[in-house]
Order: sequence, then structure tokens, then C-alpha cells
Amino acid sequence: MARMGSGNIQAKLVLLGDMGTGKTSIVLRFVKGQYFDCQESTIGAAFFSQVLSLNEATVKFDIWDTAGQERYHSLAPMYYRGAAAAIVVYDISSMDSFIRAKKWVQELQRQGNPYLIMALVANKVDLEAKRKVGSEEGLQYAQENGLFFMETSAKTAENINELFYEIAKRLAKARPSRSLGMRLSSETQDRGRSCRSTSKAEVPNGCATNTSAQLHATGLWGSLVDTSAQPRMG
Ligand SMILES: Nc1nc2c(ncn2[C@@H]2O[C@H](COP(=O)(O)OP(=O)(O)OP(=O)(O)O)[C@@H](O)[C@H]2O)c(=O)[nH]1
Ligand SMILES: [Mg+2]
Repeated sequence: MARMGSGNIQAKLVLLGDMGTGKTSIVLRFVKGQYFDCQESTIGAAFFSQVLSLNEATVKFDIWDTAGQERYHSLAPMYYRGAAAAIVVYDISSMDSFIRAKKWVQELQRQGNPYLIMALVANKVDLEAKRKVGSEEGLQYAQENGLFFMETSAKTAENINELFYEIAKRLAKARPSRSLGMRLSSETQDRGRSCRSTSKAEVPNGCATNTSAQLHATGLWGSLVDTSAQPRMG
């Protein structure tokens, strides 16, 4: 995370979680207001950016949407290294994905920044009839591990903007010392490595070609000041 003066914060944010849990769908819903029933599995990782204005600060998110497939696991440290915030996603209709989410949390706790702002996200709450992971179970695990917990649906947009707003608020509150090890220069180096390693980075479903889609937000979300999404082509 870097503070850029006048209340501006640039923060690297990473999404982790099992394949198919909805990471890309969550990001696309937030950045572009889009959702695809046939969202393709991410290859390597995809990059997006989004600026969100709070009363107290403007937060520019540099978002790394990682691939959940196991064969990409070894790439993950490149994406969470230097991150100021992480979103660990599971699918409420899959107990396996919840177990996998706990493994991601453990990995972040072991190797990540101790000041990392971590969110545990139970996605696909629109699939209530297929629920396998109870809300209480997710909430309890999050509380025990110092994460904040949110149930979302990328499909219906439930709690998606709220999720990023909450992260932005926590970043804005974070002490400057939390920036340790996350200087903009080191972040840029990380990103350079990441770009080379993701030469096959996926551009999901035609979404990537539209780099200037507007997020038509209302109310609170009318405060979004920049809605450009720039997935890396590698
Ligand atoms: N019902 C429902 N389906 C969802 C939701 N979010 C995502 N999906 C669907 O779940 C599938 C996987 O979504 P993705 O966003 O590609 O999941 P991912 O976590 O990025 O998967 P990987 O890139 O393989 O790691 C797609 O068919 C989405 O349409 C949701 O909130 N509700
Ligand atoms: Mg994906």
C-alpha cells in the first residue's frame, strides 16, 4: 500500500480461492458491473484496477484475480506478496471450497504481511437451496482468525460493492506503518514479474476488450470516480 498524498491510497489487492468459487465474477461485478453465467476459468491471473472515493480518502485498487486451479498454486506468492488486502473466496454450495479457503488463509498467515487486511467471502448466496456451508461456520472461522466476513453473490450483486467499500475503509484507517514492505517501487517490481509469468493471462469472456466500461452506480456507489478495468494481456 502506498499513500500518495491528499488522502490518496494505492493498494494491491489479491483474490484467492478454489477454482469456480466466483473470484473473477466478483471482480467483474465490482469493476464493470458485469456478470456472465459462463465465466471462463482464469489462466494464470488477470489484472484490474478500480478507484473508489470515500469521504476520508481515495483508494486506487490494483486487483490481482488469481487462477484457482491447483496447477497455478505455485504462482500465488507473486500475487499476494506486497498485497495490502486479500479476499479469500469460497462457494457456499461447496464444502471443499471452504476447506480450500481455510488453507489459503493459513498460507497468507504464514507467509503474508501480518498487517494484511483479509476478507473471507462466502460467494453464491443466491444458491441458498444448495448451501453446504452455513453462515455461522464461515463467520466463526473468520472471527477466530481475525478476518472480516461477508456473504456475497456476484450473480445478484449482493454485497459486492459493500465488500470493496469495507476494504477501502479499513485501508484508509490503517496506520502508515502498514505500508512497510509495500512501497510502490517494490509493488511495481512484483507486477513486472507477474506480467512475464502470466503471458497466458486470461481475458475473460470478451470482458477484457472493453477497457472503459462505466459502472452505473447509484447512491453510495455514485462516489466511484474511475471505472477503468485493464486486464493484463501478458
Ligand atoms: N449462482 C452463482 N454463480 C456464480 C456466482 N459467481 C460466479 N458464479 C459462476 O460460477 C462459475 C465460476 O465463476 P468464476 O468467476 O469463473 O470463478 P473463479 O473463482 O474465477 O474460477 P477460476 O478462475 O477457475 O479460479 C461461473 O460459471 C460463474 O458464472 C454467484 O454469485 N452465483
Ligand atoms: Mg477466475
